Amino acid sequence: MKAPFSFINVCIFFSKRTLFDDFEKLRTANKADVYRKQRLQELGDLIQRRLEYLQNPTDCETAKKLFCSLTKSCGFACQMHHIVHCMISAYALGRTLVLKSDWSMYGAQSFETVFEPISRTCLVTPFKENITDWPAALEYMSRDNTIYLRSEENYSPQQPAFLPPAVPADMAQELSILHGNPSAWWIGQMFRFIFRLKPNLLEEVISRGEKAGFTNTIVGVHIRRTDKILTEAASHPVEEYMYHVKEYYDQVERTQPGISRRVYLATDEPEVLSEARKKYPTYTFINDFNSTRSATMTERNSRQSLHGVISDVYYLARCDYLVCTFSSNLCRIAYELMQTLHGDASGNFRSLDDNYYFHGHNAHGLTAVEAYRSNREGHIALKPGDVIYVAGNHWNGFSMGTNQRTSQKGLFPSYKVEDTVVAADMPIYPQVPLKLTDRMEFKNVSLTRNVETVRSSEKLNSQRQQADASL
Ligand SMILES: Nc1nc2c(ncn2[C@@H]2O[C@H](COP(=O)(O)OP(=O)(O)O)[C@@H](O)[C@H]2O)c(=O)[nH]1
Ligand SMILES: [Mg+2]
Repeated sequence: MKAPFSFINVCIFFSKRTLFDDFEKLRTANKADVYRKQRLQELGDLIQRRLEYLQNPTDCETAKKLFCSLTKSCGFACQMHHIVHCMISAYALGRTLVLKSDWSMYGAQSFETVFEPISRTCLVTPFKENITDWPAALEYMSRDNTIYLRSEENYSPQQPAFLPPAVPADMAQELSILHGNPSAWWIGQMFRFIFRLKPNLLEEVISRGEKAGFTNTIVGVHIRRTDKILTEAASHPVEEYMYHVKEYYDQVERTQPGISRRVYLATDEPEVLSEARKKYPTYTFINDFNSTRSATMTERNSRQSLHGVISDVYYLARCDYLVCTFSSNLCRIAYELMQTLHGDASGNFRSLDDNYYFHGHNAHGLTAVEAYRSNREGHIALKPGDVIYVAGNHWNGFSMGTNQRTSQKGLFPSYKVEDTVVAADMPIYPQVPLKLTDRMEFKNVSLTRNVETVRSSEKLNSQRQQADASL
């Protein structure tokens, strides 16, 4: 006799919860999570010291420099990603980043009014040298003293191999073991350096959090509406976000019965807050309403709005779990910064739309780790080792993509493919002390993830062409 459908569903539901409990036990067995967090902290600190060294040459005039300016007309989080693009390029080329950073938005504030300057010795004001545009620099190892990266769309003649998802080769292997998303961790480290608030603003942000009542354990929800919905992304109802918040707390409740269900709600649509409070009375919504109000289209172009969005990003990154849309730059910054604060927090999110990505990244295929055969219409077969170019995640267990071996495009179970960690040669800054404690070496540990080293941009270019052709 067939078991009733609802009975099967109940069995699956409880098996899933038990399985998640077991994963948590495995993750924390022998304090492995503590070790991983500590080691990631050490590697992150090393990157910060290297950036500090790179950004503060003793003689700015003779130092090799990369010049960037914030001329893009887009929001704060989009601009911040552009700065990260510049910072990664600067690190990979061994050039000091010089930033001209007057925002046309946000009441014409500049980067330095809210963040610590990215250099103390190489300032933009006394900067008079002739600058070679990146495209004219012919190749990015140019001997010119200063090159100008106008925008990431301007990489020329080829997009360099060091761009995301690549991470520095000297730490790629270790990162592949320590972290679920090395690329997001590495981008997060760039943000950690850039996102250093001026003391006055830090004080203000801390007081905003105290007033709102921010405290962990808490789930960060970012509901992006207004201008985004018209052109770039779909609107998702509050219920869709809250479904995943409930899932998170139901799981946590198994080990922490009676836990307060707190949500840090960031949004640019003021009505969302009252709607959420009305529909979910058993949840405590923590929100900085001044920030929400100043994010509306009529108020957005103001200093208050800039402070508000910085404060929201600061707190979203400090949440234990994020529910948001990765189509938003703001949600992605929060996720990237989160990786520098919580050890491996690569799985602590739920995006309602896109997979995680970095704008302007190099295409890279995912690797199939298990075979998949299916007669279902619209599904494709996988063999272990196949390279798949993923077009999107349907968030129902299946992703859409093209199998490079068969050129077939269709659906396959998302868990059957794995991100390949991409390692790119970058300077190792021998002048900067490692200061890492003598810990377990991973040399003898057999890796479970693929690490692919990219050296030449030709290889990436051919991959990009394949990806473009297949999607
Ligand atoms: N304070 C605050 N501002 C927001 C929020 N969502 C959007 N904004 C504003 O809208 C802008 C959207 O900027 P952008 O960087 O282009 O990100 P994206 O359009 O979401 O990818 C932000 O920089 C803020 O000024 C939010 O939750 N809180
Ligand atoms: Mg935008």
